Amino acid sequence: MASERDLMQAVIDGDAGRARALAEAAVSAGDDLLAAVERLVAGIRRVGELWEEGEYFLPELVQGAEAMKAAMAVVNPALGARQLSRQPRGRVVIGTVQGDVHDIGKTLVGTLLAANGFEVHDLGADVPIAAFVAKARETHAQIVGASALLTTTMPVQRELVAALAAAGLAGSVKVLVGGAPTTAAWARAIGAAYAENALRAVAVAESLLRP
Ligand code: B1M
Repeated sequence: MASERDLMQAVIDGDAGRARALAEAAVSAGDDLLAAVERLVAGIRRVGELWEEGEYFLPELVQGAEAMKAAMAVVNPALGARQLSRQPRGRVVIGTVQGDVHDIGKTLVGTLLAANGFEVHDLGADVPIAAFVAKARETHAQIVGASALLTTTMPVQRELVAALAAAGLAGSVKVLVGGAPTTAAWARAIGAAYAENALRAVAVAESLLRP
């Protein structure tokens, strides 16, 4: 498990090459990939703290994110490949809301949903509300997942709930929200479901499909 500790340090150091190599080693060794993801998350959280403390500046924040993404680009497909079911359990449209480029957590949520048998349509980051609505309509999705990492973009989640209702989809589509600044109380207030992390998102998505 030394490689897991190193994964965290590679993100803190912003070393994308080392992060990718360690992730490849973890995948080939058949390591617990969720444990590897936890170390990566610990690394990027530490980068955020160092930035808040004024130890790191924007370039180090960006390098940390690039190292995290390099490792996740290796881990995500491997996690997704461990499909538990071939028959889609439900259809999910997911994205990070407009004005927000943070996509690491959203991608992890999408990956774990796919790994657990959901058909996932990932629209990426900085996604306009109209694109969520159009994709939900096109795919007959039961769930629309919206991530927001900034306090300034959280209100877009509320606008998305309203836009889906205005499009006549409120009866058929449930909205799932998440992202570091969001809370269960916020989700309740805007008429959405909430998950604090990617594993929980799978359980919540499953519960949303139950009649
Ligand atoms: Co920025 N950033 N960032 N950032 N960044 C935060 C979010 C911040 C908290 C840092 C800080 O101040 N400590 C702060 C927000 C403050 C606030 O609004 N309250 C911040 C800021 C201010 C900014 C900029 C404005 C900085 C600037 O330019 N001056 C800028 C904004 C750009 C924009 O979006 N318009 C910016 C930019 C960036 C980078 C581009 C450098 C990079 C993002 C790279 C990328 O994603 N492609 C970045 C990063 C890496 C971070 C931190 C350090 C880490 C985010 C992350 O990836 N975490 C972050 C600090 C932090 O969160 N501690 C920070 C790991 C990830 C796995 O966790 O995304 O929380 P998270 O996802 C979790 C859960 O939240 C949940 O499950 C995931 C997995 O367990 N979840 C969901 C997430 N989405 C979900 C959806 C669901 C359900 C659960 O259902 C659909």
